[in-house]
Amino acid sequence: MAQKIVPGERDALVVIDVQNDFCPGGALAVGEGDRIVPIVNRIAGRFAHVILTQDWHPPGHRSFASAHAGRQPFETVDLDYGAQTLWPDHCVQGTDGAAFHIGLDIGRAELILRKGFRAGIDSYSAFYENDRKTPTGLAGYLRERGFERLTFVGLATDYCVQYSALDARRAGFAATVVAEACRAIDLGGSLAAAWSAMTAAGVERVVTF
Ligand code: VGL
Ligand code: ZN
Repeated sequence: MAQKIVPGERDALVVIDVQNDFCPGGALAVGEGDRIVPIVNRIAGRFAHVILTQDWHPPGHRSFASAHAGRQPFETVDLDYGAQTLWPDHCVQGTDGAAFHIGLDIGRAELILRKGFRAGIDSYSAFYENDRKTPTGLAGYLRERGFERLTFVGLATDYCVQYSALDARRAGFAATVVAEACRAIDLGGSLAAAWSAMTAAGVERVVTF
């Protein structure tokens, strides 16, 4: 049974990558990505502490298909740290595509964590980059601030939300994902696989909040 969360001082809402490039019309558009914006704003109003993440790649990033001769977006390549899905160029530092959706209330956010800024390593997770060992520093930040329970919303369910929620569990936080406040890319069954992996790791799924 999903337990009702009443956010307190040990709770933080983590809003993952609600950026133009993941919304309709963007370079890596997630279906209905923009539909979550009012839902995220409403949920954020109930939390005393809100943090945002921002996918933030330099031009020519290794996760871009355009950086690999003869490769197309959504193919997989082997990089030195393992398999990496290739993406269209997206969330390039300082571009409009990397900006937060105009409707997202960001005024109360206490931290904006940027990730994916190392040219050779992608970072789906807000905690560890895709080599699975380079930390972003977020776990230490959240621990120092005394947070114990993290609630995740944002884009995309099966990539950055999933990886962040799984790493939150590994780092010892309680983790909840709010389904109606996320949307997925869903490549080859990745959405169903994401929910299975999250459930197995003790991430709580709630539909609404
Ligand atoms: C994401 C693919 C590439 C995400 C970011 O935010 O889920 N997915 N970069
Ligand atoms: Zn990215």
